[in-house]
Amino acid sequence: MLAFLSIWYKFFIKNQLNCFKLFESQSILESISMRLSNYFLPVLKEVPKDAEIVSHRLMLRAGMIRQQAAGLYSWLPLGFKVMQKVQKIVEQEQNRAGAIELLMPTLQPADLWRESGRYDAYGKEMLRITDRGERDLLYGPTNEEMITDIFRSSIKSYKDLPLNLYHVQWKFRDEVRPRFGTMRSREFLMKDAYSFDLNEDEAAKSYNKMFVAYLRTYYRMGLTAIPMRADTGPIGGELSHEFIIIADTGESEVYCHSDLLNKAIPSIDIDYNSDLSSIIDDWTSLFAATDDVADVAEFENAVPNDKRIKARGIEVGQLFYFGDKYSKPMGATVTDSNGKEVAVHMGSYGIGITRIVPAIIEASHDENGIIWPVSVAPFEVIILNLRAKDEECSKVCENLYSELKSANIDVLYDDTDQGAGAKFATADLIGIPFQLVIGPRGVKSGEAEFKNRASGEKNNIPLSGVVQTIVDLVIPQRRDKI
Ligand code: 5CA
Repeated sequence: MLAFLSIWYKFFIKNQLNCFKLFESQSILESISMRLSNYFLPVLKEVPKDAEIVSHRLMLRAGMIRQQAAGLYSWLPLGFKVMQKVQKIVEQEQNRAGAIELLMPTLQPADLWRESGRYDAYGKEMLRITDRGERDLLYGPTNEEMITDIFRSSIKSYKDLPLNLYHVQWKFRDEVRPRFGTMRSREFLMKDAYSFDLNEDEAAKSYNKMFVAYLRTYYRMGLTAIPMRADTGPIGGELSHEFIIIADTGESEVYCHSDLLNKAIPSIDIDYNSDLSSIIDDWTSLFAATDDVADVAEFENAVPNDKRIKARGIEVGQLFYFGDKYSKPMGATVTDSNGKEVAVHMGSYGIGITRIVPAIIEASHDENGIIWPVSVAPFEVIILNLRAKDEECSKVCENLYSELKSANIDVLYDDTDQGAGAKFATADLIGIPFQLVIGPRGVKSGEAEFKNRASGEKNNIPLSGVVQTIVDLVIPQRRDKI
């Protein structure tokens, strides 16, 4: 009777615990756990010859992407899951900052771009298309014109400002040199936000909100991104910051103060309606600029020798303020409080979602493969069943798999009958943050081998404590509550 009660008690407590966890934290996407035997994970043994940088090689080897033509990629399930997690973080932080999501089409009428004068100015990077009615269309490389058209069709008064609208949509730029996989592709997924304000002061507030949202966005993905003064290129305007990840394989040369690498990030309870200018001033008072705008003499003057960073960087996002560059020629005006009609002040704010995935890999890998930060990892844990044909091993793995799933952990269960060496190599290659290794010896002693992919640290933990150990590790590293 006592034994029965003790079993019942354990079962009850465990279920209570699981119910609690269910509401406590959820992976950023609806958890889609998987058995490897049912999954599509075409990993490559060979190192692809024409992939020049490590992220491109690892994305191909880990079965994340497949090239379909120059600069065009399919996102295979593992890669797609990472991309979706990145997108979700971007959307959450945009929403928090007060931006509102909508969706514009990929194809745009050329006439809109004739209004702004960019149809001819954009040159060969623009993919121009003619439909069956001989109408000129283009595959959008960006959306300033279309969003200005949406704005002018319904907003007429300053009372409806400020407004910030964004979407996450595929873009096409017929780059001369698409390269490095999805780092510089021709078709790529971008989040682009557009702000509308009555005057320059108000527009600065909108710019600052995006500045803070970007700091939080990259931090949540485990990236150290530094805002740097930058050139505005074909988007236009005078004020712009690029968010840069320092990496040897980066395409731009950058100059900055090393203290920017360790600055505190605004927390989740930041009030976006408060005055954010002190945060922006704090970040922008230290020297940071891309080589298009950097004055090297000024850099050397402003930054002590031991704090100077001259390095290569990957641009993962950019902010622009361009005033009435589009609103004026396109007639996007509102009446101000005196009844006067004024062109609105605009900014645009891009994040390269499909570029962030390789950028994270450039920042986080070793000789064995990718090391995903938990917040964007395709799966948070992988269970490696070293003896899939052994009944006891499989029973333990099945139990762990279902318990981890009910605790809302994203799990990949390697239930295939491949050899241990191949399983370890795949788990390291695809970079799942935590590995649970289950073999006959461990089953007998009631233990799982636990490996932390990032530190390489291994230790044995009792099977009864596995779920709690994983939950305790994973939940804070999701960075969704900080
Ligand atoms: N309309 C503005 C901001 S909404 C704009 O288009 N900005 S952009 O040109 O700087 O692009 C925004 C981001 O998209 C870049 O910071 C970069 O991260 C990403 N991006 C740009 N070109 C490519 C490309 N060819 N491949 C992958 N990502 C790209």
